[in-house]
Amino acid sequence: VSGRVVLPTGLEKSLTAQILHTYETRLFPSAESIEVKRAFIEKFATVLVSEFPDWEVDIHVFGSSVNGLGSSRSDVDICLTTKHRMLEDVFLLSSVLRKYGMCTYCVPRARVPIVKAWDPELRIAADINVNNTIALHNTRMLQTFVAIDGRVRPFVMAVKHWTKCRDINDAAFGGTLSSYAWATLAIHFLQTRQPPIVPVLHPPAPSLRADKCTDASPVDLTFDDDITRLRDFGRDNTESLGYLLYAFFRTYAFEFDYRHQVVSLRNGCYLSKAEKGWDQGRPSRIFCIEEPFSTWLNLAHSANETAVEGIRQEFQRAFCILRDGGSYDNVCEVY
Ligand code: 3AT
Ligand code: MG
Repeated sequence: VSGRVVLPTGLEKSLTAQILHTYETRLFPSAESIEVKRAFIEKFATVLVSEFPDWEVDIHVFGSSVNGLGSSRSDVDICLTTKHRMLEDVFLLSSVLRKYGMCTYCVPRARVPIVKAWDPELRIAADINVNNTIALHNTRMLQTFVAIDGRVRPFVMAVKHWTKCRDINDAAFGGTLSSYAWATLAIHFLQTRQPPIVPVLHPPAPSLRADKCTDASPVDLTFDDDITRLRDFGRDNTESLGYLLYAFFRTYAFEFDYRHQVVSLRNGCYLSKAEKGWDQGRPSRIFCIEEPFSTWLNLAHSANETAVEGIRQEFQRAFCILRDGGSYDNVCEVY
């Protein structure tokens, strides 16, 4: 299927209004939620100073609390950096947090070991890792995309909201995709519009193959973050939020070739699974979204073939609801 997507009469305007209404009234983080996050970080800093008074430990907040894509209900993502590598033992950090009344759950064997914490007093969840700084860079990349065009933030948040309502936003426990994978997919879509709404930020680089790299492979962390120059890059594209969401659903419901294509935000295009070596020894229906920095990683690896089929059906469902006159709220009906 090619050519311009045609929306049913009146849909584009009303869908844009519905997305903006949800964004402003339910997704945009409330002042209270921002204050709770600030209070949690302050409390966490106090805990660290009391428990490790002689250790230098820096606290970096990353993820949606700072990338502009968080809602009131988003967790806080924290990266601690320290030369005291004992703290990389997530069980140590977990036992400290428990002393201060927090509930914790350790994920020690993940690629990035984390402690998941819940503070019953402030009623907030946090994911904490130690010395894994790569996410600080991809957070800054997402911040840059958000700053370039005013449609990025409401569009990606509308996509994230839909995925959370439909239970397809849980890489760790649900076997679907993480918020980061969804944000990458949504921004890549804006990058591939004609004319594009956001640019390619990364320098040209050979696309690294999974079979040639490990977590210890060097990563090029550079990208164009000159907001002053990049702001309003997308001004020649006048597509509305409603139009973009409708076209996004249609693309991943009917047009994207899950068997052969790889979504590449780093390159601003689709790559082939064959050129990345992702056609070998894996189920062919697996969804492939290249991590823009560690390009040998597939952000969608958490979803197996059944989950990918479920995700594709969710795209089809969303598209059909809108095509048949339903609303964004109908699309986001809780699963
Ligand atoms: P929520 O609003 O919390 O749902 P988020 O953007 O904070 O959205 P996550 O909490 O899932 O997303 O992840 C926090 C950050 O961790 C986002 C990204 O900077 C980083 N991150 C997540 N998954 C990966 C990954 N597979 N590779 C590299 N960085 C990742
Ligand atoms: Mg988060």
